[in-house]
Amino acid sequence: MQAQLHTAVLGKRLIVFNRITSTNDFLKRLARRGAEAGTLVLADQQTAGRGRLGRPWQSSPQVGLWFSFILRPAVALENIGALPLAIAVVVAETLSSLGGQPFAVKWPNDILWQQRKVCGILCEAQISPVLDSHAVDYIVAGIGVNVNQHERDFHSAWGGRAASLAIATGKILDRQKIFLELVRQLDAGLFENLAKNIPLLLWRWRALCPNLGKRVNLRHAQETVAGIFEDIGAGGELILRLADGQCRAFAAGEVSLVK
Ligand code: BT5
Repeated sequence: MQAQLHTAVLGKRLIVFNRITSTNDFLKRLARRGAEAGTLVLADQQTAGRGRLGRPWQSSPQVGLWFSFILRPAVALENIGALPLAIAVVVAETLSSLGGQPFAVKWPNDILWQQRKVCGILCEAQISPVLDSHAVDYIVAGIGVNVNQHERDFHSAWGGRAASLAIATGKILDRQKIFLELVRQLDAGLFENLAKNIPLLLWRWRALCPNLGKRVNLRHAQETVAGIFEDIGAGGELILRLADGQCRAFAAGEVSLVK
């Protein structure tokens, strides 16, 4: 696989597992010990795949792409929140061009096909240990793509809210081919001049987000706030226009469309 990548940075070191707990957890250990940016880990199965806030991520064998990589970007701390959105743009655009189907993004970290989740992204950042530093030491970015699951393969509790590329395209797909193309596009989009590219990636994100300008509920901590999804900020935060006309920015939360 490595010989077919032809990338500048991403995958120069590629580690592949049949089974692992979580590619993010494994790679965080390597990153702590100084592993280089671009180190990439792929697993056929994860036994403890995670989403945000420790939520489980279903990572069955032979049907998906479960992978993580290290970034050590020169990006200001306040803009780090834009990273999951930047990754989502690259992944959604690549899947759309490979699958011939439009894939949309959902704030902050999902890729959807017909409002069903096909891919989730988990970015975990470590701030530099140097005192008073406002720099990022490393980010481990994990990407889970459902490729060849059938409807029956998804947890019933998600009631039609998850889908795979096979469901979207009606075809069983070559996972390796999709992986290689995703890695090439992520390499080209994220490893050179990331700080400079982020504004452009955020513009592309806006074009892929059908919820922009719509009435939404944002659930964050213990509160639910209603408003218009006005925009995203330079750090990827969601900007909500409230009923009184004021805007409020959120760095985390769950968005649902008000029907
Ligand atoms: C995410 O979290 O969507 C981030 C998922 C990141 C997974 C990758 S795989 C490689 C790397 N290693 C890891 O351990 N993780 C990363 P969140 O937005 O919190 O969504 C989690 C929710 O999505 C769960 O609570 C379920 O409702 C749902 N879910 C779980 N597995 C799913 C799947 N395979 N497809 C669609 N939805 C799923």
